[in-house]
Amino acid sequence: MKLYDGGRAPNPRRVRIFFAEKGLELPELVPVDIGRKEHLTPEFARINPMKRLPVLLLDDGTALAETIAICRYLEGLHPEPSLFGRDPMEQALTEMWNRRVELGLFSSVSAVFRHSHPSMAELEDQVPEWAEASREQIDDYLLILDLQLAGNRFVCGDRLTVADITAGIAIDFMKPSRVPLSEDLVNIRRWHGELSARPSWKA
Ligand SMILES: N[C@@H](CCC(=O)N[C@@H](CS)C(=O)NCC(=O)O)C(=O)O
Repeated sequence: MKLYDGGRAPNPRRVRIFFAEKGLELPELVPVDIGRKEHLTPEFARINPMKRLPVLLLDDGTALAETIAICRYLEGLHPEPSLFGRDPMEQALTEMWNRRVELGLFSSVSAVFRHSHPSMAELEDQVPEWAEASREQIDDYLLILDLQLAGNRFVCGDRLTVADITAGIAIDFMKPSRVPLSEDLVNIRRWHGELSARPSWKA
C-alpha cells in the first residue's frame, strides 16, 4: 500500500489523521508537490484522472481516491475504534454531519482559498467574486457547528468521528485562507483546542 500525499494540503492531512486515530501506521508515503504541479503530470493522471490528492494505492493496483472513500476503506479493514459510527443511528448521524461540514464549511473555506490565495493562481481560474460569496457563507456554517458543539463534546456526541476530522481540518484551513475565527465561537474554540492537542493532529 502507498499513500500519495500532499503535505500540508487539507485532504491528505485528513487521511493521515484518520490513520493516526485508528492507531495505524502510515503506509509508504509518496510525496507529491502540488506547488510544483507534480499532480498534473500524465503519470499521476494515470493513477487519479481527477489529478487530486490523496490517493491510496493498494497492493493489487487499485487506486482509491476521495478522502472519505479512503477512510471508509480503512474503517472496513479496521473497525475499531469506529470513526463512522458503531450502529445505524451513529452511522447516520456521522454521515449527516460529515456531509453538512464537507459540503458547507469545508467547501466554502476551500473556495475562498482556491479563488483568492496567490499560491493557487496557477492551478485555478480564480474568480474573486466566488471567493467573496463563499467567504460570506462561512459565518452561517460556523454558527451551526458552534450550536452543535454547545451541547456535545464532539460533533456527533461524546466520541470522535470522521466528522470531527473534516470539521477540524476545515477550521485549520481557515488560517491560510485568511478567514478569521470569531472569539465569540466559544464552543468551536473549546473543541478545536481539544482536537489540536491530540497526537493525531500532528500528522
Ligand atoms: N474530493 C477530493 C478533493 C481532493 C483535493 O481537492 N485535493 C487537493 C489537496 S487538499 C488537491 O489535490 N489539489 C490540487 C489542485 O487543486 O490542483 C477528496 O475528498 O479527496
